[in-house]
Amino acid sequence: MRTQVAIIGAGPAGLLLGQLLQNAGISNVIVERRSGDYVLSRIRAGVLEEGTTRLLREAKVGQRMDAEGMVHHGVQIAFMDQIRRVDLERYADGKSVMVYGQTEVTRDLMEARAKAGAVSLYEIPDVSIHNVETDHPSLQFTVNGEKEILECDYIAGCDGFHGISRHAIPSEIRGEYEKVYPFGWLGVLSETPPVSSELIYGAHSKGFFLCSMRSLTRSRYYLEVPLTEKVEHWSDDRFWTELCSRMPESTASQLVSGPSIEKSIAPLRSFVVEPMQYGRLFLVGDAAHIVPPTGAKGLNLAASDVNYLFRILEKVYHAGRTDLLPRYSGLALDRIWKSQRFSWWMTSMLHRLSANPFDHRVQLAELDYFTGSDEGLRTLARNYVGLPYQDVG
Ligand code: RFL
Ligand code: PHB
Repeated sequence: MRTQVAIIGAGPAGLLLGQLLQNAGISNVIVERRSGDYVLSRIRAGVLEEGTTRLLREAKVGQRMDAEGMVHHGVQIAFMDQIRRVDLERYADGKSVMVYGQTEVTRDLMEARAKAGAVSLYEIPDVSIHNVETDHPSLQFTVNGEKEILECDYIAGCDGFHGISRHAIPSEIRGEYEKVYPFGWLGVLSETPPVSSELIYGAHSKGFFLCSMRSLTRSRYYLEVPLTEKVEHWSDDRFWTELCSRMPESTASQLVSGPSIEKSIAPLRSFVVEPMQYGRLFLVGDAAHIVPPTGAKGLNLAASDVNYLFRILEKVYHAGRTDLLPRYSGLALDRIWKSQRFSWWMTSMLHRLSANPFDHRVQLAELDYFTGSDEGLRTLARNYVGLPYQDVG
């Protein structure tokens, strides 16, 4: 088998890259370890930056998002029993964010790919990467008991944090930067109307909470919990009681609780691999970086990596600009480190990082400053809606 770009992983990064390449007449094959249904069952991100929504529209998968997604012009920050609004439009030059679930983005991309007749191979457990230092890279794997070799010009490693791609970069070249936090997020999805029309990020002495949503009838809530917590110990009742105890009273009294449809604990991590290119292999999305979800940046960073790699490959195939290939890693990492900083900062400002009362008072002063001054609100809003993309040249 031969294709121009071999893509490992059918998460949002792999599917979006595949769709943009397909529309530009550049052939690609996606090889995914899991089944399509499994990929669609993962409940993850909910907030899309404008750059991400623009790219989805460019990929011609924006119709349902524009019809069903909810544009949010502000977010709320709760602390000390009060709520302050960050007016995104006012403080981020008229920009806003779109609330539309990652599951829906993935479904739209999968449907568009099937319609375009592009090849996706699911349930392939043994992909290996070969010859990326040469002009003849390939993937090898087994399909229906037969060994298959997929020859290509370039490989996009879109296989997430637990994938194989980044390990194909020799350890003497690969730099890894990591920070692991001592807590996780316990998330609940429920068929109940959201408690607020805008997202609420909350700091409380018992820990962080987040009120988010997927639609006007479906809510997504999170609680900071110690890493030692087990999801089995959290009945729905215990979850709702704990959530209400962390919210300002006026909000808690509005909460509509109900049975959970999904409940899970996700650990929080900051992680970056450098460089993101080795020979003809390019790392994209969670394969190269993880952010704690407090800034809603993970999926959006995957989209901005896709943006850079797609623009470069388009110029390589349509204008012979192979000189641009070495620019990918630097362009992507510039935006990644800025988003890492924002995600780490939001996490530090809103979670219970220390039992020292001094640290707690500094946190409150920081929250007061960033939600109570024009310069603070501008910094928060501009980072939250997403920093601009650069030209690839
Ligand atoms: P994914 O989605 O992990 O997809 C990678 C795919 O690769 C497959 N794979 C392999 N395939 C073949 N061979 C192998 N050896 C393979 N190994 C792995 C996997 O099966 C999978 O299908 O990575 P991708 O595409 O880079 O997308 C990244 C996003 O999924 C992730 O960054 C976001 O979900 C993070 N995130 C959020 N991001 C946002 O932008 N906004 C948010 O509001 C937001 N909220 C969140 C989040 C992540 C969360 N969790 C669970 C970590 C909330 C949570 C709770
Ligand atoms: C979500 O809706 O799942 C969500 C929203 C905002 C975040 C993280 C997760 O920062």
